[in-house]
Amino acid sequence: MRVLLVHPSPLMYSEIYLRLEPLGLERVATAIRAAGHEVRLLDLQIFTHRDYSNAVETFRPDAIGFSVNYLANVPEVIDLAVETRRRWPRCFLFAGGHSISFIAREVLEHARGALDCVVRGEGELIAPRLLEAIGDPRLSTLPGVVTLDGEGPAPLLLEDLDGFPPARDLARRRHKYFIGVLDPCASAELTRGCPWDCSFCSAWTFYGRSYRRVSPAAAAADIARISEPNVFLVDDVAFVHPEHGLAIGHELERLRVRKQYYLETRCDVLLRNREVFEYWRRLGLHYMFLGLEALDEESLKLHRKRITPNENLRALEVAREIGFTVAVNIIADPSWDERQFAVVRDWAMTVPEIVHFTVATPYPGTEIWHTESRRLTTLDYRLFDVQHAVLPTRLPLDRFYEELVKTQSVLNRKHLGVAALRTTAALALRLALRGQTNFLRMLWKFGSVYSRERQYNDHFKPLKYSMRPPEAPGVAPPRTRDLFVHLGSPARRADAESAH
Ligand code: B12
Ligand code: SF4
Repeated sequence: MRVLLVHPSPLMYSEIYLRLEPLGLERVATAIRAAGHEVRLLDLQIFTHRDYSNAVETFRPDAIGFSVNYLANVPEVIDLAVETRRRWPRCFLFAGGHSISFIAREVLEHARGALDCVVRGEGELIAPRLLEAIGDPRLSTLPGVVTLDGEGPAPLLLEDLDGFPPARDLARRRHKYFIGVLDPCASAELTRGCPWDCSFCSAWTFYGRSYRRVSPAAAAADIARISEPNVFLVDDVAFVHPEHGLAIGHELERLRVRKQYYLETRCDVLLRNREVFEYWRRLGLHYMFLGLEALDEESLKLHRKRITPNENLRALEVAREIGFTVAVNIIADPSWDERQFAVVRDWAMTVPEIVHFTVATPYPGTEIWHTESRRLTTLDYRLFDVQHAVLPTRLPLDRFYEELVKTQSVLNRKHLGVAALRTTAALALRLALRGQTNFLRMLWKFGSVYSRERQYNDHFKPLKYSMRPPEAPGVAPPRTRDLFVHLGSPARRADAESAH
């Protein structure tokens, strides 16, 4: 069978700072290939919708699978499915990924038969079985598979992560993948899942709060196969278990692999497992992202970050001592007024770290989707990208965006302004001479992407597909298990719980 896998277009954030390879789709591709199918991959972060039509026209796939990790991509994928169904009615169309797993039936209803099914949960085990079952009414009895006619049991959790190394050869124009100065940059996965349970996040609910590791040998072998000099480690929280990180590092040394790395972790993990971060610094880890989320105790409690402001600040000091370039995230609440923006702006200007802002957003799959008592002001999927306010703002909406963009641009100038550019200019030039211009382009794009008008006007675009709002907003938190996509296995949950 010929199968085309498609990653949708980039969201706002990716237009500037980064563009990364669709690792999940590449792993699903490996599983499908192993079952004997011919697979192609098209990444609309790089290619256009016209390229998509051409690919379908020339490759003539029997099945097309769309990846929907991001809620904001839902309308684009439905439109693609509807158009594809119209032009190539015999092609089997399916979708899977993080966000769509929480709203499978809702999306199928929007698509009105254009999507044959949605796959909830991880794709590696089920995708080949799904292709085998095309045309068979038992399709909707497969684990994790949802059709308009029915729904199978809970999705299967992949016990052994080693088995499906990503088919990176399928991603074309790989030089387009980058993050900041790590240009070009590939991605790799060392662990999957998160043992914590922050109220605003769906990483833990997707995996049923399980936490799994790729074996050190397989993880190092995978990184060794990467041709790019830089690697983005996609783990939700890197190096929760220090011995795992150390073992992978030793394997990399044994294989004489030398790369530059970027990863994301928690402040308490950095404090607790300092030695593994120091070791990886020597291996080439220069950049990290720490999800600070808030500066005050009360907000951290509200987010259930299970950390104190003091620990957060100590972690920043440790990161500086080790010599990392750190980006941190702060969640801006729609209830913020000028004063709160100013407090965070002032703080951000006093620290050397790169400070990012996201807007507090209840997503399906998160606890706050059910407990948030404020009413959603929009049901437009496209605005659920943590850069737009979907809850009532205290300031008039355009003033809120004015403050948000002002804060972002002050911080942007701190790192990309003329003074900062003196240090990065040589690097940008070196990359450009090698034909790598992603970083250079990023330096000029900020103004065209982050704009008060653009963000405000996004709220008035015609709404084609309306999200299904939470059933009874503001009630007590649902049972944790009711939030899960994967139910996990008791052993995996025990492993996760032992992590903190
Ligand atoms: C790495 C990562 C990124 C990377 C790269 C993403 C990329 N190129 O795909 C970067 C840093 C770019 C990124 C950016 C953002 N991210 Co992000 N990201 C992640 C993270 C941590 C891991 C994703 C990953 O690679 N996992 C490993 C691979 C192997 O798994 P996977 O992609 O999920 O794929 C598996 C399944 O989902 C499924 N699957 C996936 N696709 C398909 C398709 C088919 C057909 C099938 C059958 C199955 C299937 O099978 C795969 C194998 O098991 C997730 C959290 C998480 N744990 O999932 C957040 C997450 C997906 N991101 C999130 C957000 C909010 C963002 C941003 C909007 C943040 C921002 N500040 O603006 C941006 C938007 C990016 C964009 N699309 O333009 C949210 C999504 C929220 C939502 N409901 O929409 C998540 C869930 C994090 C969170 N804490 O809530 N992200
Ligand atoms: S620690 Fe990070 S990945 Fe884990 S639940 Fe909290 S925000 Fe999500």
